[in-house]
Amino acid sequence: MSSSAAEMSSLYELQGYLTGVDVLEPSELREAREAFAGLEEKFGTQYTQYSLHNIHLQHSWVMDLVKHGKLLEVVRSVLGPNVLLLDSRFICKYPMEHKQSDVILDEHNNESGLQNGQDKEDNLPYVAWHQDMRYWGIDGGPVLSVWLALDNSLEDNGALRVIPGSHCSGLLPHRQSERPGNMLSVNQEIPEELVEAERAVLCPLLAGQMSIHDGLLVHASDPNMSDRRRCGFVIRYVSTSAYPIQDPDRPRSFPATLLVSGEDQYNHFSR
Ligand SMILES: O=C(O)CCC(=O)C(=O)O
Repeated sequence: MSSSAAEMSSLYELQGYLTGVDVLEPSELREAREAFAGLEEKFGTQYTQYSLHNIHLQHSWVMDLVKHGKLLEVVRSVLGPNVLLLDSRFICKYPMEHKQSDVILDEHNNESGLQNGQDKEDNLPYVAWHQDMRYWGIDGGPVLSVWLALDNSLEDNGALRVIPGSHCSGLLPHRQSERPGNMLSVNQEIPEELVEAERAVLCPLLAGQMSIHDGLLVHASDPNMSDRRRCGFVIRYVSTSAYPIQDPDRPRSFPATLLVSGEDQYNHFSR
């Protein structure tokens, strides 16, 4: 491992995340954004905000992203040479003006109207404090999540927030969130009394950059209050030594795994 890879890996181990890593060249970014715009045109933005799941298997431009050389170099510095993609998803928060009047989507893309006395902002999509591992039955190694920015992701359009070092606290209890607008698929959140929100750090990214975080790191993101889209591509990776476990509390399945680096001597995820 080179000295810069070793430094990255020890910083990641200490704080549970790295941010501001340059990945895409301007031409690669342009191509990805154009291709994404094609999906928005085809499916509409209600769909593209959260339902483009595991489409690396369908689109070569997405496959190029999940196998991107610079991205994988960083991932390998943490997970080692043999790396498997677990899952991928685009997460897009559209600007407020973009929303149809008073129609908000819940986490299953169903429409829900405003209740009396609720502000429009109260219902905007956000991501509650959570740990990725809460619903993923994986053992035998850590899960690493990449958040690759297709747009600038800043404070006003709802960039990712993380609690440094929180990956060392083990798995925390989660419950159903009562606040509408949580984009997470099972509406999970960590109770606020267990989140040291005052220690939260924002991870602003320029389009084409990425952050990475550990599956146990506590993180969240606020609604998009700007007039700009905030689109990110989230990719989860594990070392090939990791394996799925049967845990009724963590029922997530992995139908779209892919070896992206090295070799898989274990075939733990073979379908
Ligand atoms: O895109 C977001 O705001 C949240 C992403 C997230 O929760 C994740 O990458 O694990």
